[in-house]
Amino acid sequence: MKKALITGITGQDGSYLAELLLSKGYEVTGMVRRASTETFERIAHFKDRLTLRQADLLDQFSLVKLLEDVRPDEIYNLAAMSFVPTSWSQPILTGEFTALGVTKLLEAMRMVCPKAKFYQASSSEMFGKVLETPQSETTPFYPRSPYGVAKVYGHFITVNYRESYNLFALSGILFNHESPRRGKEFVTRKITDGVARIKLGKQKELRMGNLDAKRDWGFSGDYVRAMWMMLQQETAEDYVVATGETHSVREFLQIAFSHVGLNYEDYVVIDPEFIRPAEVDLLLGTPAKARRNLGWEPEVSFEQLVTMMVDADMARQQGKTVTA
Ligand code: NAP
Ligand code: G4F
Repeated sequence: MKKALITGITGQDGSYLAELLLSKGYEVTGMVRRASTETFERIAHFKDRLTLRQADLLDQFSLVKLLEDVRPDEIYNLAAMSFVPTSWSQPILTGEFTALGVTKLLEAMRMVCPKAKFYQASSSEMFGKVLETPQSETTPFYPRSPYGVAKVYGHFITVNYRESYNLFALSGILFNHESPRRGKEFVTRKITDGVARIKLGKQKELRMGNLDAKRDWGFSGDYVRAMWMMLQQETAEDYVVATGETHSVREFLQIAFSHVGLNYEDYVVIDPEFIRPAEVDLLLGTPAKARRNLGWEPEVSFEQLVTMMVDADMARQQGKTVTA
C-alpha cells in the first residue's frame, strides 16, 4: 500500500486529492494546523478513512517529525495562504507560508525521506502580467501580487532541489480551478453563493470588482487527477494544467444568473473595495504537455462547472447536505 502525505488537506484541492488517493488504495495522512475550531467541513464525509496529523509549514521541527513518523512515498504540498487580496494585507505572512514553507518541507524531505516524490502547488498567478499567450511551461513569470511572488519562489526552490540534490520534486503550474468546495471569498463561489441567496430572497445585490478579468477556469476534481499523474512518471518535470479556454468574470455571472432565470445586470453592483492594487487581466494556459506526456484531459466544461456550483449552492441554501 502506497503512503501519501497531503499538506492543505482541509482545503478545496486537498479534499478532492485525498478522495482520489483513497480510491486508488493509498494510505493517506493529512497535515493540519492547530486551530481553536476544526476546519474539517470538506473532509468530514470521509475523515474516518484518513490519518490527520498536526504540524505547521512555519515550524521546521514539526515537519521533520511528521515525515519521520509517516515515511510517505508521495508528498503533495498544497498548503498555502492562497487568497490573492490577503497577500497585499499580509505580505510577510504570505511569504513565510507560501514561499519559505516550501523550503522547510523540501529540507525535511531531503533529511528524512529523499526517495519520496514531491509535488509543489505552483500557480498560473506566477504569469501575472503575461508575457505571451497562451502560457506554457516555458513562458517567463511576471507576478503581480505578493502571493504570485511567493509562488515563484516556491516554484524555483522546487526546481533547485530537484537539480541540486537529485530529488524527485516537481511543480504543477495550475490555472484557476473551482468546485462546490471552493472558498466563498474566491470570485466563482462568491458568485454562485450570491446567485443562490438572491434567488431564494436572502440577499438583494452582489458587490463585485473587475468584471473584465479573464481566467482559464477548470474543475478541481480534474486537476487533482493531473497532480497524481505527474508523480507516477519516470522523471520529474513541471506541467501546466489548464483547459485551454478563457472566460471573463462577466461571462461567469451571465451563465450563473441565467441558470436560475435571472439577469446579472439587475443585481451586480461594482464596489471599489474589490478592485485590486494590481490586476492579472488575462490567463489562458495550454495543457499540450500534460495531454501529450500524461494523457490528461479535463472532463468538466466551463458551463458544466458554473451550473454544478450554482446547483450545489442552491441545495446548500435550502438546507441540504452537499458533499460534491
Ligand atoms: P485552499 O482551499 O485555500 O486551501 C489551503 C490549505 O492550506 C488549507 O487546508 C489550509 O488550512 C492550509 N494552510 C494554510 N496555511 C497553512 C500553514 N501555515 N500550515 C499548514 N496548513 C496551512 O486552497 P486550494 O484552492 O485547495 O489550493 C491548494 C493549493 O494550490 C494552494 O497552495 C494554492 O495556492 C494552489 N493553487 C490553487 C489554485 C486554484 O485555483 N485553486 C490554482 C493554482 C495553485 P486551514 O484549513 O487550516 O486554513
Ligand atoms: O477568484 P479570484 O480571487 O482568483 P485569483 O486571484 O485568480 O487567484 C486564484 O487563482 C490562482 C491561479 O491563477 C491561484 F493561484 C490562487 O490561489 C487563487 O486560487 O479572482 C479571479 C478574478 C480576479 O481578476 C479578480 O479581480 O476575479 C476578479 N474579481 C472581480 N470581482 C473578483 C471579484 N475576485 C474576488 N475574489 N472577488 C470579487 O468580488
